[in-house]
Amino acid sequence: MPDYDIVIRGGRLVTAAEVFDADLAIKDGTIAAIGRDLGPGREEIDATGKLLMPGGIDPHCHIEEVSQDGTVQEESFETGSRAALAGGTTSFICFKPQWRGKSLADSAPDYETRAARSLADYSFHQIITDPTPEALAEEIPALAARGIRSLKVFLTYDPLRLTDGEFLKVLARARQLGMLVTVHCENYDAIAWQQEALLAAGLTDPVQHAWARPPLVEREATVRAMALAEFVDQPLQIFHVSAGEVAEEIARAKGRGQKVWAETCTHYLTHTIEDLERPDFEGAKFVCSPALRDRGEADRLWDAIRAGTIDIVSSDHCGFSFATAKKDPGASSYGQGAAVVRPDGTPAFNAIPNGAPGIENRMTVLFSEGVSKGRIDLQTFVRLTSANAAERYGLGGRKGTLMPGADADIVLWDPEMEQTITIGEMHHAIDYTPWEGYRAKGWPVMTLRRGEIVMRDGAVLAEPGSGSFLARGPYAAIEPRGVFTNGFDNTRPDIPASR
Ligand code: DUC
Ligand code: ZN
Ligand code: ZN
Repeated sequence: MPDYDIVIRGGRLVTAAEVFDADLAIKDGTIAAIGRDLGPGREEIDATGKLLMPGGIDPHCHIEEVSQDGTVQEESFETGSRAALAGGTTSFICFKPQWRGKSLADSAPDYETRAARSLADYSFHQIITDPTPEALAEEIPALAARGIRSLKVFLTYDPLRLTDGEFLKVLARARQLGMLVTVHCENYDAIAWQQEALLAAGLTDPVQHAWARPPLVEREATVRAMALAEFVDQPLQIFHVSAGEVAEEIARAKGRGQKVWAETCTHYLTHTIEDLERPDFEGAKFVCSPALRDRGEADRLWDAIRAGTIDIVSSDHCGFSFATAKKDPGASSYGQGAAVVRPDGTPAFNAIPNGAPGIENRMTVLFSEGVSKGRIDLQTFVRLTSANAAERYGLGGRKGTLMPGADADIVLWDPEMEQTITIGEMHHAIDYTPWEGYRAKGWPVMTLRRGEIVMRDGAVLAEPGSGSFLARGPYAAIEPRGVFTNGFDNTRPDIPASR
């Protein structure tokens, strides 16, 4: 009678804290033991020469979002999560929509049913576009009670953006309820003003997307978001930092003791504004927001990673196929401003849907660019791809770690294997990958999700619907500091002010 379901022998384990050689045993979906001379498993896996790392957690992905006009994003939970498992990611957090003018319940009411088709474990950030008294008083507390512990607000995009006043209401309510607020920081009016001028001058190419939203529009909104969060004493997660000057402001706020954290995304580390200039409208593949910057900014992001200012790398997976949605002036998702159609029928830069697919390539590209090229060590890779997301989003102890009692979410990684990324091998539904032709060094060869082998040598074995919803929190990492700029608790006036 075997002692364990699976024993993985001879590998090198990597956690956020250490790298060590050990065997690892799995029973009933969790890690049962780590050590030497472990008893037999029903299945024995030889991991000689391989790394064992926590399965990735991608905390920022747009999957199968449903717009108010009924448009559904092409990437389904089935295809997106299959791509995740293929790339070593076992959990992701995606966005539950709220449509402006609608309650949370009446916005994309079938979203959770759709999500139940996932092959990977998943949770939600609730997008708030309309913080009505009912949403604040009843619906958001009900979400927290169900384990959806994070809210997402946009400071740009029609029709998603909040005013500063609306944003403050969300921050204050999140503080009362023990929820994390995540934010997309760009200055809506500055972008709109610049877009109008560019279009009036007849400048409509994909690259003008970046001209309309330079780093300073991101920096301004980031500083504003952090100031409003500081005013309310509410922890804040800044999404997709794309430039050094933004990271500098975040480092300053952290230095003042503010609970503010930051992620960047894989594409800001590898791609630049030059990709937006690719011929034959191919630049549209790289239209995402914030926009791609120059090579120097990517170097500054690596510096910010090494300094700990940026401690998560997400994919911001948000796929729109090149042959269809990216060329459709009527596409309704993630754009800003009225569509202008160019003589060849393609949309002007402001009407190209923003986003690129990346959930499958996130860990591979980060390993290759980061670890294989000597920019970061293995522990940092684990912190960036799973451990910090687990701590930040209320999954600590369960995900993002290798220790007895944790879910057996494990990726076996061959650090020497070289492979060329190409669309024919991708599992996502979108018709391109931004890393087409990229030769990666280091590759995931097996993924286990809660003790089940769900990917082996590139073949995804999990069934649709086998992923689990991850209820989260409450948890200590996002407790407010109890520090107010004026000593007055904006969110709990019943409690005496303290200085
Ligand atoms: N940025 C993107 O590129 N796509 C989706 C939303 C976002 O903020
Ligand atoms: Zn965003
Ligand atoms: Zn996003």
